Amino acid sequence: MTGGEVSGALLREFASVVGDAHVLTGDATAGYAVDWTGRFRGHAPAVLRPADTGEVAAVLGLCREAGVPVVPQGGNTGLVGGGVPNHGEVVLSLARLDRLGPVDADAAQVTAGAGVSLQRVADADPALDLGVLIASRGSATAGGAIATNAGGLRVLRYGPMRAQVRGVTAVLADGTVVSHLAGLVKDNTGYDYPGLLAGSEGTLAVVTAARIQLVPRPAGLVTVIIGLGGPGEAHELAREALRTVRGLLSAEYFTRAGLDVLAEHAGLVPPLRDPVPAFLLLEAAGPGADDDLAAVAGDRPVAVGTTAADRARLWACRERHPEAAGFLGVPLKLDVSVPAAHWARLASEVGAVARSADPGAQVISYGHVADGNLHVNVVPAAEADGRHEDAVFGFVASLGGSISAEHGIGALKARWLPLARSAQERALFARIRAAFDPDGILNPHVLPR
Ligand code: 2HG
Ligand code: ZN
Repeated sequence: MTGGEVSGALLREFASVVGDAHVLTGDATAGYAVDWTGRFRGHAPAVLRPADTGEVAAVLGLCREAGVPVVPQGGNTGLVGGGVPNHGEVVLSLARLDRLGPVDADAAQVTAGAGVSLQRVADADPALDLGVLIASRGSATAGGAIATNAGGLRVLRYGPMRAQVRGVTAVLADGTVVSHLAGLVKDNTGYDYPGLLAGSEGTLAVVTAARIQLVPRPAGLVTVIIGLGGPGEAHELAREALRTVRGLLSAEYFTRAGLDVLAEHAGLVPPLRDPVPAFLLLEAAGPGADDDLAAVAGDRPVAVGTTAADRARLWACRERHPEAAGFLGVPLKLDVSVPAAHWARLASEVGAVARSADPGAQVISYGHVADGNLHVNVVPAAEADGRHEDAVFGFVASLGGSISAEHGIGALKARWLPLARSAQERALFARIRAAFDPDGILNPHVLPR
């Protein structure tokens, strides 16, 4: 299904549902049509901003009747072009579904509208926290984080977004509303469609609200950055930390290359004086965290933060890495994972692999070492015609890895899905999709149909 223009009559019907002020056209759509990196720039004949589940259902019903394709959009912080109208789709912005319910103290759960930011969910109760922590938490939304199954900085402890979801309200492509929000921890009454919607990238249904499990807020946080010789040492130390640091929350890798860019362009102060090539950030909570982390660091150079200000300063060195490549050009965000035993090889060799396809390419790698996940940010010198993905994803596939650890397939990786999923699996994806959205109006250019 292709997008393009929508008739004046349809625009008026949209307006009768959401109100004139919430049907955007022309210049007003610009910010919704481009992704955060600037690599994916589309065109939306209209942006619709419904206020609640009923309005989402009504506009989806209209789109389906008219055969108009739709891209659902949350905070527009995605990195694979899955939430922008690359093919002239109508954008369905969930930003106005921003109602956050009261925290259910008995269950440590909260029901959030799709447009509530992850930061607001995390702040819902001072004694509780959201298990998913990502740098874009101020703009990224609950609905978008579910649709992409966001991962982030605490997956080793709490799992990705799917693991936090206890139920959803969602609208199918024909306007049918399905809802399961009781928040039961045990509930084996058939298919776990909330789990299926997590990571479905807006292709199966539009999540409008979610019941989210919160976690006890970690206390006594200690953050360290350890200077290292390279990825092999990062892998070894992260493995040791997973075994010996009882309150471990994060194990994050980055390199001097990324830090130097951030020091030059963002004024970041390097955490260590020693000219080490690689860094491991570890964070742990609770009694004994400082001693456990010191034992892992051994006699290596280390910076320690225990106050909020010091920890924030150390975290900035890692959390600002997604911006680093953007200072050098328009980056390709290649988010990959491999089996744990191959992570050090991936991190050591991926720069050379990318440069074998484009000798002038600049590569900044960092990521969640304990999850086998590496973010390979490539700023191409040659044309970005797929050669970088061919090289990097081919290497990752040869190591038995995945071409998307946590960002999804989106537009960026659609061509390479066969490297990660068999023909039988892709056919199953298409059948699941047809069951949810037989007319194929939801994000039609993302994932197989
Ligand atoms: C992170 O871990 C995010 O910082 C973004 O997943 C990674 O920008 C990226 O490539
Ligand atoms: Zn990440």
